[in-house]
Amino acid sequence: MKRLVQILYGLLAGWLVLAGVGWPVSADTSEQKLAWFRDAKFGLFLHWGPASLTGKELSWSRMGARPGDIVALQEVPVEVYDNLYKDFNPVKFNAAEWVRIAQDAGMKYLVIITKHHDGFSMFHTKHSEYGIANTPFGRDIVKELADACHRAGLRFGVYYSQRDWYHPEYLKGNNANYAEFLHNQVRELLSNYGKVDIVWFDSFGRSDLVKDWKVYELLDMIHKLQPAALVNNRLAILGDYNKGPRDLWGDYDTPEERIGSFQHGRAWESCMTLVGRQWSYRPGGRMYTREETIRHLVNTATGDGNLLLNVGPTPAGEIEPRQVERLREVGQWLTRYGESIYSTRGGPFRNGKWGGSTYRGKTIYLHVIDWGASRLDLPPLKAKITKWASLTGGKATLVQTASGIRIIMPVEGRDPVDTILRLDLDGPAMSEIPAGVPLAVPASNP
Ligand code: H79
Repeated sequence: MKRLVQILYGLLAGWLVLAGVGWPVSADTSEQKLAWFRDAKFGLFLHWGPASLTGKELSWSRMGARPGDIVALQEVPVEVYDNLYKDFNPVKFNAAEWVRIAQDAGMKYLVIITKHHDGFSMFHTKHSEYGIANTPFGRDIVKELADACHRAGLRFGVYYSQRDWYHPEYLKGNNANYAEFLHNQVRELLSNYGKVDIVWFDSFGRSDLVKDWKVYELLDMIHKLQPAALVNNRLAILGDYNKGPRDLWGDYDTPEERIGSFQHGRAWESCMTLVGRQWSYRPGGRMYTREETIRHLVNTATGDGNLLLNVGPTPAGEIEPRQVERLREVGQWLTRYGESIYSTRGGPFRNGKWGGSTYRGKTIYLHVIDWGASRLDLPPLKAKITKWASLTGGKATLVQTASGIRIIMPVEGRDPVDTILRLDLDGPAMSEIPAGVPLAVPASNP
């Protein structure tokens, strides 16, 4: 039956193409592809490479010219930086262990740097000598991680930077050669590593040259080689990604180092560093506390987004024990309260300093982070609250009237990180925000 539906759909789509209507590469297709991603909520970002040997920022610490890009940091001389790979030998790297760490944290996907702006390939490539194959380590890190993810059922994503400060032809002279190199590398990544769930681009240095990069061909190639793969919004444009042509916006937005604002229509994912506001390994850098990290996750989920939490492994190939511990703490929290995060959507209330809400079916989960003086006032719902309970314990009173919902929770009952109240309704929560615009929360709250 399923097969029959597929055939009929194929015939219909074929007819639409013949009739000149075009492929249904619509928002609907994107929404279907996004289903797992929206449910997943939480992923692991890994910034790693020879630069990890210095403890300074990946790519940005490299001195020298950065055609078309901002100049910042500039700490390690080019000759030093570009030779670090000769000492890169992360003998303690164990892909299965990293995957286990991610899963213990409650993460459902992983995105690994395959090539950052510094141009170093973390995978076996026929198109560059400057890569992991020519380190003392020699092993294909991307392959080992891909295999480990596939084995363990963790979704697998590749980060690939189109900027390349090592390649002699990037933004110099005719860019056709660089474009060819880039297409070749992306083809390798999408052909040699099994299923790829996400292609995480990171923008070109100059958006006026987008046509030189043949981005439409690149996108076609991705759709052909990995039809189910999601593509983020950084395929083409640097800076304000969404100002480019709509068909290059990709499947989701990517606020960086900040929690995105509530956005229900288009999917989004905040990427945030766990340590030191640095992407790659930073020994001794300040790490977010348990409370902060959990709240980052809660604040993204209540805004209807995902959190891609970044870790910078050590040059020896380990994830620092203190970071593993922090991730485990989030995982333990999710084991208890995951029902209020996974497979939910953000809303119907607009999130803010007070906290926010998630929903699934006829249930709303209130995540209250700041109670202010004493109580929480929420706007009216169309549905009736038939039952409610605190998942985090404590006694509260809840009164629903035509003018709103008032919840009073004495200080002793509040959870120091996030008080979670489950409200069961007599109708679908989705109907409260048919247009995706969240319900405004009164200013009397914090
Ligand atoms: O890979 C990470 C960043 O290196 C990359 N995107 C994320 C996922 C990125 N490319 N460009 N930018 C970020 C914008 C530039 C940010 C910077 Fe900085 C601010 C460069 C120098 C100061 C971030 C913070 C990088 C170094 C310090």
